[in-house]
Amino acid sequence: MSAPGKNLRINADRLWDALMEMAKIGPGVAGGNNRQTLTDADGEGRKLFQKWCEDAGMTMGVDKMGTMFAKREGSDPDALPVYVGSHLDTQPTGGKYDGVLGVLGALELVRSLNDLDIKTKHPIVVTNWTNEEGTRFAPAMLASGVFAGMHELDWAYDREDAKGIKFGDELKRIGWQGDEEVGARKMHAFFELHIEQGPILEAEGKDIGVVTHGQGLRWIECTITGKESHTGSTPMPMRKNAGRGLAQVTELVHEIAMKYQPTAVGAIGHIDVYPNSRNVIPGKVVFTVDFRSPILDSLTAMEQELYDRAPGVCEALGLTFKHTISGQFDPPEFDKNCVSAVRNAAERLGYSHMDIVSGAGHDACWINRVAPTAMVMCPCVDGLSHHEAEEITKEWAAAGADVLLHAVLETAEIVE
Ligand code: HGY
Ligand code: MN
Ligand code: MN
Repeated sequence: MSAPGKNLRINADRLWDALMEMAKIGPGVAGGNNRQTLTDADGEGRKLFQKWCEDAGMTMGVDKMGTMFAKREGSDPDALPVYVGSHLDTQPTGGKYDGVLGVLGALELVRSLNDLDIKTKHPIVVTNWTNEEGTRFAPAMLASGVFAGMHELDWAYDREDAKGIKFGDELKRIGWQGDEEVGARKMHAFFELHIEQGPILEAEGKDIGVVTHGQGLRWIECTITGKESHTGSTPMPMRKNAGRGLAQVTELVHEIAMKYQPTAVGAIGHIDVYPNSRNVIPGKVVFTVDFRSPILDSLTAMEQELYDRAPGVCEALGLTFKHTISGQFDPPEFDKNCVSAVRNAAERLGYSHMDIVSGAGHDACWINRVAPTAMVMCPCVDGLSHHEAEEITKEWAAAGADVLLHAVLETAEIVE
């Protein structure tokens, strides 16, 4: 099977137009996006994506987690499809490209194959995974996690948002609960294009990241309990201020992560204070520690040190500490053949590239457990993401989608 020619490229303008069109749905307040999973805005974005896929001659399937699979037929109906995609849901203060570039870059891949009437042996399936972000319903990568057999469907349906609304009920409400069994689809391979969400590629002057590994992740939900009382009339020595526990555990998380440099990271991004009233000492705080590292030993050591030290820190303040894991996966190593297809594509197309470890989690990290998987990354400005000012250039978007096109074609096999 011959490799695609180096002049085979996607239509950069059409891809950029699609990104800008999708960005109009669920706009943020500062130029980015707030299209959180299973909101009406997510439903609207799904409808637009489905229209575009059907206009491109693809047929749409939806599974019981609402994940969308748009199929372009191959010449061999028995050949397992090559899946390619990412996610359309965003953070509350998200950017226009996190996840979206991977879904619309995959759509552009099919649109370009249609333009050139290129046939492949394996079908190609463009995919939008439900709830990659895990911001409204924890954990992240929820649908791809069910697909990979890491979570049960009913457990996923029971996930609740901050208002106590259940995932399964919202999926029904927006009309995107499909009938396909989750994980029934078998894949020849899976590719995901994603912005780096970090500063390395831009700093190194590289157009393409060839992702060899991902970081492992631990989301540890912690509850510190003290006693709410009047901020004015309670004498200082009598206070059981859960807020002080939060402050000291926040510092502890940072101190632990700093012990495992240069690879480990740790922070607390989600915090609920109870009763969160100006004149009441916090009686309880619930928060999520986010530890990550590409080195499993570091990750488990950080997790254990938090469990060993946090209770004592809280006890000294008259508080109690308890924890539960709300999301986790070990560091994935991506499939060597698929990674080579990405590297070969970047070389053939003349794009500067480097091997890289993904700092962020992605659906590919779970799908890597059930199918040969690889990722393509492009830079983002200042490495900024999960921020409304997230930016990429049209050239970076096109380079990423060109490499995705070639890597998928090498795997799906062009039919002469
Ligand atoms: O948390 C992550 O790494 C991903 O952006 N959901
Ligand atoms: Mn993402
Ligand atoms: Mn994200």
